[in-house]
Amino acid sequence: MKIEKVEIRQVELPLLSYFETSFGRDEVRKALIIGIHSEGLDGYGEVVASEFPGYSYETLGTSLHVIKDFLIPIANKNNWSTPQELSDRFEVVKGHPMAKAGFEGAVWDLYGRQHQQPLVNLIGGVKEKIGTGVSIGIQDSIPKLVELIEGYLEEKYQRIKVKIKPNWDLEMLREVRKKFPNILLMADANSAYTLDDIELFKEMEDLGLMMIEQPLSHDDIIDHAALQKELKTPICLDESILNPDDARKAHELGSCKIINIKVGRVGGLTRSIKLHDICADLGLPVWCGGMLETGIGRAQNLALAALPNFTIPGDTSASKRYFAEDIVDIPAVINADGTIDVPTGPGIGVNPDLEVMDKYTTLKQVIKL
Ligand code: OSB
Ligand code: MG
Repeated sequence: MKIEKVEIRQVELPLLSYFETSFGRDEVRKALIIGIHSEGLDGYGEVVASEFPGYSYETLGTSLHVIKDFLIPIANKNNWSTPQELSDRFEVVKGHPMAKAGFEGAVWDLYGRQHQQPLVNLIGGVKEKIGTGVSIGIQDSIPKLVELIEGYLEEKYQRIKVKIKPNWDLEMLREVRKKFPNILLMADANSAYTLDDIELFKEMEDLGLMMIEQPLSHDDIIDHAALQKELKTPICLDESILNPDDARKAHELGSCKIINIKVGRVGGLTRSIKLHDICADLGLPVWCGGMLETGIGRAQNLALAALPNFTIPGDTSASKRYFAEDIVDIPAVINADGTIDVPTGPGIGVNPDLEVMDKYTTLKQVIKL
């Protein structure tokens, strides 16, 4: 595929309410939107890295550097014709999965438009709607959290995930469970604990949590295996799973029973599909994680979540759970049954609203090839 032009923008979308995890608080979603142009068509992808390397080492700055100085030159060699082939070419660059995923996402979108096919069909998706949940950040008080959960349940979100960190964990979870005895409930620690906290996790066992996500270090699968041995509650890995092979290793060690797949974390859709397939073979259920995406990354996530082994409601919530205004023409909305429709138009099925996107753009670079 001959890419004629790449346009990289930084967009900054204010979040309707701050999003706090064990590694920090975000008030604004800053992301890179990658636009590529070839033979009269455009394709768009999103880089989900943050300004601060709290979730992983990548940042907006490293992503811009890696895309401009390494990925674009590789893509410009023009010795590939499908997104999968480009994904293979990118393997020569170690790491930097979010940068790769953002660029590959734009290529998938363009490829779908060239072939007049929705992304969901190109990647083997089988669902028209995906069941979804919501991820709720750390709050100032338990009553505030309970109020938020009530609101999301009214909107029919099928599963509630709450972020935990030391001193915002057991007591909070007990209160939430008491208030909502029957909901699908899970907790995400974003690596805030160590094996010294094993007793704390044992105390959570009778809360009926669907899973505990990434309790221990971001780069660990050994200690997680030790913890999983002591717990009946399934551990779900997020940060620790960076490529398809990691799933095999984690499964072999017994480090988790469920995996969260994020396109950005694993380095693109091609690798996400491989990870999905390996997990299906191993009998590990998966769900689609989120990184507070704009409508561009969100549309791609919806297509991915349509694959058959995505059996658990994920974190791909409606646009208005995050933003007053999205940058695309068809923002994701939640249906009355807690599902979101998978886009059916060519490519990712949504288009940036250029006027709105311009309004939120703080940096723009155009690279002609
Ligand atoms: O750990 O899943 C996570 C957001 C930013 C960074 C990491 C995570 C999250 C979320 C939000 O949980 C998921 C979403 O609503 O997009
Ligand atoms: Mg997580």
